[in-house]
Amino acid sequence: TWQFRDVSEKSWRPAFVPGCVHTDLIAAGRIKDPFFGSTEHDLQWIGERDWEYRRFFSLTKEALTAEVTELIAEGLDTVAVVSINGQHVGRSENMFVQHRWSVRPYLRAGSNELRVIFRSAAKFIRTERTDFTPPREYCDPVGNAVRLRKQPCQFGWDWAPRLITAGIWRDIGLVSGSANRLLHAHVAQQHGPTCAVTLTVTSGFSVRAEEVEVTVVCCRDGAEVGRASTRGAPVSLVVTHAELWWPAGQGEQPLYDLSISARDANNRDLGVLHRRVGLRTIVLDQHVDSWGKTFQFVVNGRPVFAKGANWVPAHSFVATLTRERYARDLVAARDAHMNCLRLWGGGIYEHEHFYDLCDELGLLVWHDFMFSCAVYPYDESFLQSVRMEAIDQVKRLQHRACLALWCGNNEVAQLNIKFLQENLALKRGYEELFHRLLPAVVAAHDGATAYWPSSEWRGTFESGHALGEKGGDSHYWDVWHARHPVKDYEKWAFRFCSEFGMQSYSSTATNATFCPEDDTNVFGSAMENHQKNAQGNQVILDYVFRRYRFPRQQSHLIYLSQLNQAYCIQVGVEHYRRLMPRCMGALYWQLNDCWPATSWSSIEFTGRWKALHHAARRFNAPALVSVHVPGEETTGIGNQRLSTVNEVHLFTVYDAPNPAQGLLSWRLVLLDGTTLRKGQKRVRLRAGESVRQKTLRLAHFLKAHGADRGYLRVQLEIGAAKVSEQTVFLTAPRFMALPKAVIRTSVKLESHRRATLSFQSKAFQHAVEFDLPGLPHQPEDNYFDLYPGERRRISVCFDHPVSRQQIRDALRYHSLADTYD
Ligand code: BMA
Repeated sequence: TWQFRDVSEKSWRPAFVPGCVHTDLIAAGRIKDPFFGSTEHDLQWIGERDWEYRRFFSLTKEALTAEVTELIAEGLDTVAVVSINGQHVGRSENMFVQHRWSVRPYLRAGSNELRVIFRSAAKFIRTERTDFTPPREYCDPVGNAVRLRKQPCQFGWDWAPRLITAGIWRDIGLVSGSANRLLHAHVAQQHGPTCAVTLTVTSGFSVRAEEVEVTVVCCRDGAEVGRASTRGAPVSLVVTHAELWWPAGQGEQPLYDLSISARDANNRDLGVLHRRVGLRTIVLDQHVDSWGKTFQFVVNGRPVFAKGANWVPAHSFVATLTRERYARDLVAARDAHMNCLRLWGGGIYEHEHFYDLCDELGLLVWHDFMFSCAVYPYDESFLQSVRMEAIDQVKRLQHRACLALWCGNNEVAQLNIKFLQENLALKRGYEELFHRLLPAVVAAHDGATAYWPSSEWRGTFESGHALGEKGGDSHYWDVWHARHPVKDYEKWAFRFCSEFGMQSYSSTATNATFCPEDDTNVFGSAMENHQKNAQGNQVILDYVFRRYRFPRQQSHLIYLSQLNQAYCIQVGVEHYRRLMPRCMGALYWQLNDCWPATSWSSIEFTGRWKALHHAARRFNAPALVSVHVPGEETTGIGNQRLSTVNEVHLFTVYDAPNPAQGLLSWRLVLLDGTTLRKGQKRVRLRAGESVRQKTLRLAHFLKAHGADRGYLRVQLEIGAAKVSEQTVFLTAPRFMALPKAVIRTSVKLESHRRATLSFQSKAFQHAVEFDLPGLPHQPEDNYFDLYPGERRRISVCFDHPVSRQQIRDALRYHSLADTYD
């Protein structure tokens, strides 16, 4: 029943609300798929136009008798003017603010018309707040997007297209009732020494709280576990035998439903609110220790190493996202043993689905406020708008089980230290926003969740990796942006690494969704348009060919880029995990994509897991065997290969809550299959411990055989289960004459939608990739090694019923050695 039009045009077309103008234009057949080829560039006019939305609705006479009627708009993107029956209702210049306008005087019995005009955001930032220009832009290719409170990455980012949209992106509706209504509820938890938790609910009303009776009922799985009523004051109730909520891997995620209802002195219903909470404490612990200051999340008194990634908006047009679509990527995060996501500050305050799922899956959320990279204005009206936005969002989210931290911004301090130091007014403005305004809002409207001014931040406007070894969080981009060797990850003992990343290409299947058939070359225009990091393709190639040989075809290059990405991030994450408890977090950049592209993501836009996501499931395993190979390979004069590798250290890293006994074993094997050396050790695995269990001196082996001729295989078993395993090379795989051999496969259908695939080879095969084109599926593992003569079974779930024959016909696979001549 909604309609939209370009304000300069006459005719109206059907629109969807919540939604945005791009998706409405697609539905109307007016524009092509914005993600296809370079179509993005042809659609820049959309952000330059003014757009209008309208809806007719009818009201009965009785509907107009309510004390108040309000128009509630949960999100308008962005420069909006709202009217009813031609009369001005309100305006908005901040897509993150929620509006409540009293509209009774504008309404009439019978037909009414609601209109929202969206002025061009692109024009706004050229013509408004022009007294502020950030000293430098980093990711906004045109500039000045910071002048408007609108999702920063819509203006383009180094992984996102520039698609400046407009529209009613969150729910909108009329609410009528008594003048005094229950509007919000703040939930505080007090954990006593026993297993009792006191919940205190403080309600907010549109007019007043006095004389109002608030009743809170607390249920667990539908059964009442607590109830209390109070007049005119916060309501407290005690949950005895509280079941605690834990991050994934640390325990369960029990959730309690609170129903909060209010009645006034005349027993009139003032409304009801529902809040779902998890009983837990989360502290950002920064106590002084021998290295400086810790930086760790302590949940229910237990320090938890944060394993995870950075989350970006999951679509360029976020209003289209469904719970299923969020679940796809968030379940994948949990399945890769992640327990923490950083909701990055260049996107949006997410939809309730996102937080619902994080609560259910046990994913801690490090929550940035939406400010990223460039410096922001700080005039009074800007600050006032930010204050309203922050209050709305903190009130909306403070009760969430998953909410671990509020963080002021992404990299604004780090990237602009020089400008902030040179320009006192700029620094004062920065401090006003991120050191006073936002923490004050968090303290007043949350009161429990910690605030951290920026990511990265080490408590001072100074830079340098050394500071990150002492305290705070660090972003490490020497690998990738500065093209340092991958092993440079191991140079720094950060307390918490909240960003580091390596790009890869998305699979051929994902690229086919946006590449014209005759323009699929990674250096062609379609692929380059889906590579938003200047020089990004060159950097991928640089890193790929440090490690792998020249491949036969482009699909192999794509595969190598994914193997390289997986390897790089594995080196980083395992380094940070081995450093535990000095380092207590490793969040790589980035989990997901907002369009099909070449980026740092581990999950492609289509949902396909890149090699990195499969690797993440292995390197984030609660019981990990990790190998540190000190030393490095370099080249000297005349391209002479030099190596300082002499030994390897075998570590166990363990962050499950209950201690266990494990069996660590290793085997040094030549590429022809001969085992040169093997051994094993019984190991104790205790929560929070990283232990160097064994050092293998390899000088003898290296002298006799050279680094190119063999590999080390390590594994960790707990009981009969192999919980962690990996192959370690002592040189770049491109120097190794990896054997080429036939891989035998078999398919066993377990049910209509599930099969077990078996892979076996006489010779060692590295990084076997398999695919089932045309049969949408999710494999339990991929990009795995095959050891001589050992059968590898992989379970695969299919989206649709399949037959054994279909699987056999579709199955494609190859190993690293198959990619070159
Ligand atoms: C970090 C992020 C993003 C960016 C990424 C890749 O700086 O915070 O701004 O997309 O690196 O360059």
